[in-house]
Amino acid sequence: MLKQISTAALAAAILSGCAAASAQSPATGASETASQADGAAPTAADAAAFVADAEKRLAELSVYAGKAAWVNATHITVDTDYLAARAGAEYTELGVELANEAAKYVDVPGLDYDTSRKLNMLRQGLTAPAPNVPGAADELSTLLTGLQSAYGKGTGTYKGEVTRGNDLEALMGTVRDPALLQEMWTSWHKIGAPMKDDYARFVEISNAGAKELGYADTGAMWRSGYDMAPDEFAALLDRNWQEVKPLYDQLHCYVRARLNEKYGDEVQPATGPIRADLLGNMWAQEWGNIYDVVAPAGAGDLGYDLTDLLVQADYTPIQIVETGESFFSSLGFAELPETFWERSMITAPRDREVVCHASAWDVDNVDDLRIKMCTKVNADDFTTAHHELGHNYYQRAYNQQPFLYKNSANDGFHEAVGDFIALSVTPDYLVKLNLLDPANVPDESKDIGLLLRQAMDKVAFLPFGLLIDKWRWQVFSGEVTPATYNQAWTDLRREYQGIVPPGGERPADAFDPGAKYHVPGNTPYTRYFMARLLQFQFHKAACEQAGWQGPLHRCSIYNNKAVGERLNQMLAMGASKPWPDALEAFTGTREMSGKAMLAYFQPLQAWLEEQNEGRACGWSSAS
Ligand code: X8Z
Ligand code: ZN
Repeated sequence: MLKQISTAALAAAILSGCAAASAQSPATGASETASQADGAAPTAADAAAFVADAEKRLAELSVYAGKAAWVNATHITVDTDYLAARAGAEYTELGVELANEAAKYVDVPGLDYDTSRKLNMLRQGLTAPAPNVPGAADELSTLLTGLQSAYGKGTGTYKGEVTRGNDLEALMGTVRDPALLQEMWTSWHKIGAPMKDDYARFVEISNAGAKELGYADTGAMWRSGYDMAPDEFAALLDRNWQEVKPLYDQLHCYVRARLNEKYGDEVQPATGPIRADLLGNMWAQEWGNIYDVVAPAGAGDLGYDLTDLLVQADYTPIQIVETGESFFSSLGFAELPETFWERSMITAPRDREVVCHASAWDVDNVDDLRIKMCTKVNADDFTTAHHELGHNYYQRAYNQQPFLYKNSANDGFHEAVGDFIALSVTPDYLVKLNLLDPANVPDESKDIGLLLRQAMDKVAFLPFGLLIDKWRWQVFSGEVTPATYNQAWTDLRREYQGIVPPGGERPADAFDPGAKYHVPGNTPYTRYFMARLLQFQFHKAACEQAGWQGPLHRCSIYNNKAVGERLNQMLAMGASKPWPDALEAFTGTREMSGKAMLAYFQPLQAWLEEQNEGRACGWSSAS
């Protein structure tokens, strides 16, 4: 895959997990080879030369495009929008040119392994391809930049006061008054409506680009980057979901019952879907923030709450990031470069608009690592800081690879590394950080509570992680049209997550997908579903490597250099081999599956089944 640079932001780490890509080039036939010029059939040597040249051009342009995207995302103005859009368009044009060229070489006899792999990457690496028509890449890039910036500038209200999205996000985790939750949810979701037409136009252009490259639509192109047939990939995801769904269903049933006890039938009925704004998160994607509401009596009191510990210790956002860095150092990874601290954006500037949604960048493809976060001192951002650093350490680990291999084994791997590290944030580890008093370490009787707190984030996320791209795939294929964008979104949210928007029917002009960063940001989302499963596979394998004997949720690999070394081996492979090879290198298995996650939560699943006895679990998909 081309580096994932989202125009709108090249978001990111060029090539990293948090962004999406695009490309373009001088419209000269600069890469025409000698044998083509005389009309002879291209040879394997021509193909290798083409790939080498493509990597060079992409590497150069990605730095320029990455810098434009960085400036735009950390200071949104009409001018930085313009500059980022132009740079993004250039990158898209280059990507399209190279994809078309690559197609001419893929069937050349005698290709070596790397040339063949890289040709395929060049063919399908764009997240938003444009057709080869003058002005198309520019229009596409302008649309995406505008969508992302509109998201970045978005506001809603809290108690009638205009409030930034990033602040609303945090408030959704702490406020418990259903009227205020509904106000925040409803006002924030209004940011979607003005994006709808631009989004529809983006879909049109991008699909035209995908068709020119030989794909049915943009969704088909997205599914084709996983070292297996695209349909096989979609089927694998569905199988993985079926594997973990029984655990989600039990969690849903239990949480719904507790919300009903707290809020009463008027606010949260005992049956049917859950009201989306009651779950402690703007998108109901992770529910850990309402752990206090659902905690079981007795076993539920963990004796600590990570947000409280951080606040009591007067932690600053920078300290949160430093704590993440020191975890990686404890595994044997080199410290972050000085430029990381000089160039990162770690808190929200007061005086300008930015894209607050967290991302990790490697601007020069070597060691110009940065994060961009509007960090708050709470448990969510403690985890997110580890997540972002996971991207940065991955980027650095593969920085010796050729350009097209400077990426993760698949995009789910990029998203999984930091989360895997954060699974080692156990009570004992918090004691090591001097955040938790040893006397307050929860004993075994609190295991169910610890697991439930973790499941509220990790298990709750699964259907959300899957449905975003289910929606987008249908949008790209034309099965869902602009007229049904919102209804299809609401239906999928109900079917998969079992949630409904507060306040009933959505307004006719609503475009709720626009209120979730990755839709205007055009970042594929299936990666996060895979990452949820992979991080538990990594954790279980790492704990086994460490010789850990106890329950998985008590295992921390902090300070384990041997595990760090083996992890680095997988990360350093970059995208040079099919992802099952990378998975095998670290975990010993080639299968992505929910088994490790189920093993981790096994005691909780049994407990939830007991708690739910006699309850009518589930919900109907139809409204
Ligand atoms: O977008 C992210 C990261 C940046 S790659 C903060 N995540 C997803 C989200 O926030 O929706 C991490 C978890 C899921
Ligand atoms: Zn990420």
